[in-house]
Amino acid sequence: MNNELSSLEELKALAEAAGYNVVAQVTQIRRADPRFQIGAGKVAEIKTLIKETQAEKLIFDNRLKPIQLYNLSKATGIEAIDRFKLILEIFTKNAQTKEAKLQIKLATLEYERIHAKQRVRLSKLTEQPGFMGLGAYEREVYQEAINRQITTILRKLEKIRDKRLLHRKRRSELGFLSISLAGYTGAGKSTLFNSLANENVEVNQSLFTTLTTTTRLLEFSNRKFLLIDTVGFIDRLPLSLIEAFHSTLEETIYSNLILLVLDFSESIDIIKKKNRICLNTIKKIDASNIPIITVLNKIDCIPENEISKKLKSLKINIRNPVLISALCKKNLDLLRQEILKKLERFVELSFSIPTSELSMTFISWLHEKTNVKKTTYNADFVTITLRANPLFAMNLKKKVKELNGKFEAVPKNK
Ligand SMILES: Nc1nc2c(ncn2[C@@H]2O[C@H](COP(=O)(O)OP(=O)(O)O)[C@@H](O)[C@H]2O)c(=O)[nH]1
Ligand SMILES: [Mg+2]
Repeated sequence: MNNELSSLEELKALAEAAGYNVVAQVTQIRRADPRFQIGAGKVAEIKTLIKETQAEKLIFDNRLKPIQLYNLSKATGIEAIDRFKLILEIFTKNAQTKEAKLQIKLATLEYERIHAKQRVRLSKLTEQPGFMGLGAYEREVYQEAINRQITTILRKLEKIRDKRLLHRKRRSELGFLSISLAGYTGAGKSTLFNSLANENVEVNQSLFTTLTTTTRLLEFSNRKFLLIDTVGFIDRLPLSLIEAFHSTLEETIYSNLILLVLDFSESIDIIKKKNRICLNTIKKIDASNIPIITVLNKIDCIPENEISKKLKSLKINIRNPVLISALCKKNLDLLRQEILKKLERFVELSFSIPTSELSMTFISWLHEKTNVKKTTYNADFVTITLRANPLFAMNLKKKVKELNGKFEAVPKNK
């Protein structure tokens, strides 16, 4: 595989991560054309493709100048964006916390600021897809507005400080042990997410109102876990987007266990490099005390007899490796066993609380937040047995006391 091809493959994975359905791919190797980046003949070819495929967007791997984006939109009739803008779209889609949203807004504004001069000039020429809504602004007014917004965001970001406290709070809010999927875009995180989650059909997802599209409830060996898909690492991430990436990743990666997914079908050097970058980033965002299982994915792409040889040449750098194929559902049981081994710190609690309206609310809250094993209703009290992570269990003890409940010895069975 040459570089051009793998870079296009990555662009496809990025487009899918942003929610696009890729209908066609086009490449051209030539000196950059000042008007379109690609040659005029290629533009005509793309125009035909757009008609055939009903494509709604044109995505470029190269960073494009505003004039090129404008010319491409004008020539093809659909909006053209470059890789930078695509990455911003992915982050926007993934960001949930206030900080991540602000970081992305900041990166977007800085991108706009660079493009502002030409965009204003271009928007005066005619209305084009992706260039609308600027007509009334004069250049100075527009740039002034961007600068003001940037200043406001920087001030807001400064105020969001004590992050560590936030992380701890996040973890203790969830009674279930949680597992996050980290790794590069294209490594197979979403495929693994679905392979692990789809085998849990009996679980009633609608009960768990707090679950988002990137969080699923898993159940195996009589235990429940939350599985969280995170925003993917990206090759050649533009410098100005690193902060936005970190805060988008930060809000989802905090969990009890990280599954670091690597594409084992790539070359040893690339696997090592990606593993190193992922581990460094995990350290940088203060998550290095979370245990890691390294999931070496796509073993179906490698001949059997080469697998162990390849693993040997990697091993020193890899933490707790498990070889799987997320697509072919190979070795998923082995992975589940490893997960259980790493998450054995479950605490089991059993307590009784007097029946009241308040305790009923508490019980339904427990069912939503944690792994309730047994509930027994008596005339004037309810007995509950549940499993939870240690931090959650500690907070729970306080609440049970407030409701005049009392704890019982837990029989040691599984
Ligand atoms: N051959 C093979 N392909 C896989 C496997 N897991 C994922 N893929 C493919 O790799 C590509 C990226 O997968 P995806 O789950 O979207 O990666 P993500 O960006 O990490 O979420 C898709 O085309 C998947 O079908 C696997 O185990 N074997
Ligand atoms: Mg994905």
